[in-house]
Amino acid sequence: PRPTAIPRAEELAELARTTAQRCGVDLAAIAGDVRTTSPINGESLLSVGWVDAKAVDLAVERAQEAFLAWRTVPAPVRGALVKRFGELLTEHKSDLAALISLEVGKIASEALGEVQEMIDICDFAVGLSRQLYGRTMTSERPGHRLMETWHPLGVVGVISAFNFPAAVWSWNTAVALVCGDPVVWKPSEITPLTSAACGALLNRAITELGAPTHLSQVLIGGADAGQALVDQSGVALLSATGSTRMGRSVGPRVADRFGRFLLELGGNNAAIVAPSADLDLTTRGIVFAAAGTAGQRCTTMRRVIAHTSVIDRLVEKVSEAYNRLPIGNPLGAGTLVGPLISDTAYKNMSNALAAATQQGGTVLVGGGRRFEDQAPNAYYAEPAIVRVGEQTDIVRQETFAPILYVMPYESLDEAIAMNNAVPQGLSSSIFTNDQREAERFISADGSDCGIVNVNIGTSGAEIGGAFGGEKETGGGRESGSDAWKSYMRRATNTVNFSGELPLAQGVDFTV
Ligand code: UN1
Repeated sequence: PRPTAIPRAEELAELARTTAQRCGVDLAAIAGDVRTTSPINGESLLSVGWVDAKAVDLAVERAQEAFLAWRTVPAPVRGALVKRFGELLTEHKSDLAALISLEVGKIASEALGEVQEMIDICDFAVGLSRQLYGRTMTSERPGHRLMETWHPLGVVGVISAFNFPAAVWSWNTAVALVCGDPVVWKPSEITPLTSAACGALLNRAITELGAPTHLSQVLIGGADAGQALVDQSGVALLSATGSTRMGRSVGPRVADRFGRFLLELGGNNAAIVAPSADLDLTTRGIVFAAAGTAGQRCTTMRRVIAHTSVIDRLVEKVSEAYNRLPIGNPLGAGTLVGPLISDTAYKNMSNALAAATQQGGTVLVGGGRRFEDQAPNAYYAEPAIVRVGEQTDIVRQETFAPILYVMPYESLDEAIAMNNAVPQGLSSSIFTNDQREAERFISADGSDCGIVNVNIGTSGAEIGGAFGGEKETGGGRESGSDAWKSYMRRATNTVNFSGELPLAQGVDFTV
């Protein structure tokens, strides 16, 4: 299918207004003088107002009041709020997806997928609300019981990036709410409407269930608002998604006030393609992970490390698929690759391709720009494949654009070492039909990443697992598994029901 023409500004603005209103956004209340732009045509969408740092302090204060009430509400009752929120998300799935496409340029299917991911985490959190388990340990003393209890932590501050403008907030929020914590959210400045719509839907659930009013607050603002949230001593946990540069500044500042932080930063995710790999399946896995979302996921596949016996055939198959990729209007049926978020993103991509060439690489496919005549302010890039001999400086960097570096290996040890020889540690994959190779890759001396996959690409994780990575990715874990523990505080309790007072470690202290 041929991607449809790039829509006109009025058409997109009208879609933004109607979908936001259907989600319950009061457009007059968020109006202001900061213009937002749609990457679909590079034209302005609507104008919104930004809060200042003072508003952040007030929001945290109100959230703390909400916390005092919310922390004593039984967790399964807190779960009922998240259940209702999940129902509202289901009802407004296509509205919210449209806003995500409008502000981020995601194709319809991926935007719907992002909302589905929100619904999934709500389901998960509702179940979790009856499973905030503490352990009981055997005490070394007679007539004693040793156990741990998990309590609500306090206000959670969320700073999110443009590329998953709704789902990442929802992972934090659904879990935080059942854990007994209010959330103050500073979304990306690029996605105010999506965040306002998320906030409106959650507020509706809060009102319907009679939960504290300030459990959820959305602060549309700039970098100063984000910094105020980072430095606010009332924020018990700061969960931030973004660049490694951002994390390097946020982490120490929160640590300085002994706050907790959870960082999801850059990735430089690779796939190893072994001699036994099913090349058809591998090609499909690579194309979605590398070109999907126009290369703008933190889990996007950026490197392929292919065995010398398959690299040429693989490159041919992936290149052939790249040449058929429908690039264009993300709202159009059949489009698989939408626009980059901004001119800067396109410049970064072009600069990286130039650097790769200078460092000995060859651009095999892509790198060009489309629809420049129709939409001079929109940046539709052709996903690129670059053949490199080794991991030069540019290959070790994360460029947030669809560039896939392909390089050869001889032995699995060498391939694993290459996988790990980057500063980031988010996601990784191996494509192989050899079980020993697969097991080795997921073992202690295999991939050093937080996500390690077999016969599937690096992106598109389900919410049931813990999400996050090591090294410069920041070390945080969000979403499923036991990631909830970051949102609660643990108390260890020793209960003596013996009538005696034996001391631990056999200490004698008789007066
Ligand atoms: C992100 O890019 O910040 O695994 C999050 C994935 C999605 C989440 C990506 N479930 O690709």
